Amino acid sequence: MERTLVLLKPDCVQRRLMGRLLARFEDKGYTIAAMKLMRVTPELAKRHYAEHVHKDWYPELEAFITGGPIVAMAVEGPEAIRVVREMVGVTNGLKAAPGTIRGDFSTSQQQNLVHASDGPESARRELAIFFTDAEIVG
Ligand code: FUP
Repeated sequence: MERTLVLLKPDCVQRRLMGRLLARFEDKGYTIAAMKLMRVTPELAKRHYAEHVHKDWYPELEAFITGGPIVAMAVEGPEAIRVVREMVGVTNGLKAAPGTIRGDFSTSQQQNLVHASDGPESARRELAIFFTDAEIVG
């Protein structure tokens, strides 16, 4: 059993795709072990995207991720970290395979709807940024 952090990003909320994207993880058979609608502050964005903070495109990414509400979720189930990444697809919606979330709903490198942790260490680190242990109830 694994848990991974999924964020439904501001473009997902604005495009009213929350329900459809959430349904994909539920349809797969995964459990939503924690979930909240929230705003990402610049401080939170810098912690979450620590590996990207010094990249030239980071300011634009921060403006995007802090620009509207997001939904943070802990998604739980067998091999959830790898499988959820595969369900999300590669970063750029133009390159993401049809059938993946980004492949089906995004044409953008930045406005790609969803974040999913890229490995066990990231999942642990990122879940701790968004949720206390007590908030994970699955
Ligand atoms: P991913 O693991 O697919 O979410 O992508 P990365 O960790 O490589 O990048 C994190 C986020 O930075 C992506 F969701 C989109 C954004 N990004 C940009 O805005 N510009 C870039 O050139 C690359 C990534």
